[in-house]
Amino acid sequence: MKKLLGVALAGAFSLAASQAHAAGELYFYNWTDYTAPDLITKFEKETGIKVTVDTYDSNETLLAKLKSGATGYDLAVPSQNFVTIMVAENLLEEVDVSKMENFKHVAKAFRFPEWDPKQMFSSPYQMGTTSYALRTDAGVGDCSSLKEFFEPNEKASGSVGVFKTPEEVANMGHIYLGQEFCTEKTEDLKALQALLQKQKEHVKVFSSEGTMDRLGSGVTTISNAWNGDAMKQRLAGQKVKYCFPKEGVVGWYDSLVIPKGAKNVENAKTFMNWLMKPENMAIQSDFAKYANPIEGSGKHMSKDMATSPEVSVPTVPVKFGRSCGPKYVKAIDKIWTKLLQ
Ligand code: N2P
Repeated sequence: MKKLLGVALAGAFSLAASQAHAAGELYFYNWTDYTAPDLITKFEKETGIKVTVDTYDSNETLLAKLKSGATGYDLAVPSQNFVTIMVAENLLEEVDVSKMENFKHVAKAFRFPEWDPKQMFSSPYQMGTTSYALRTDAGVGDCSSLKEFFEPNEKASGSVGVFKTPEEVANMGHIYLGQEFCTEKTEDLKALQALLQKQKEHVKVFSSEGTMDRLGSGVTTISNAWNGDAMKQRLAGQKVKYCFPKEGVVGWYDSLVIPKGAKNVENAKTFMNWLMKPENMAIQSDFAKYANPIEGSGKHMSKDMATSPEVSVPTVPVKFGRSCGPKYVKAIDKIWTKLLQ
């Protein structure tokens, strides 16, 4: 009997082991500093699926990767305007997110968004704003106007950090200049180019990674920033302030999508569904310091999220990036290539 039990147990054990193996893998391609390590550990433990995370620095880099063909990735995280482009270019698998069990936790206002009206391709990740942050001890401004970033004072000269790719910077420029997003007017584009070229005289670095570490350590005094990254620096005790200038900030809503041709579509869907559970999404928001549209996730988060000045937008306009026409995209590419020369 004892022996029999032993054999049965051994059998059960090897079955469990092979199930864990069969659960397989998930290749997750995400922005730098945007995947909570605890989230991945918990997911692996609960599902047996092994996750590998690779990172990128911008929507532009992600789009270029997906366009280059088979990427080997099962999940990626574009912002709303890039979901539009990826759907139009047939770069995504259809997943029918509204049929998933945990879709019920998505706040009504965020269901079936304009960029994915049937919720066929994308499930929620995080949302936030793009602006600039500054060192409060550097005399470079008080966060009142985008002028501080685009036309910095002499104290900021030589220590400005700007993102490496144009989309969000151009949109901030449009806001500062009072222009429409996606403008194709020659005079608008000329004015934007002049503004960026002038700003360049004060720029220390064009980079979208490590921006807040450089600000925290004083390599830069004023820098492009996402609100969550800036909040992390403040909580770490640095004299860093995220700015909501009077002209406004750029808004974004990032989603999980499955690149066309992904090898582990079922595992990617499992992750999408799993992340819509309030207690799981809370882990991600707590780590990255961004808001999310999952109802009930707030009560699982640390207090600093509820009271954070970086997350609650004061009364300044928030303008969400849109996908623009080819004429605009070409013009911005040209402006940016020249800028980085
Ligand atoms: C965090 C990445 C923020 C994503 N480093 C902005 N869409």
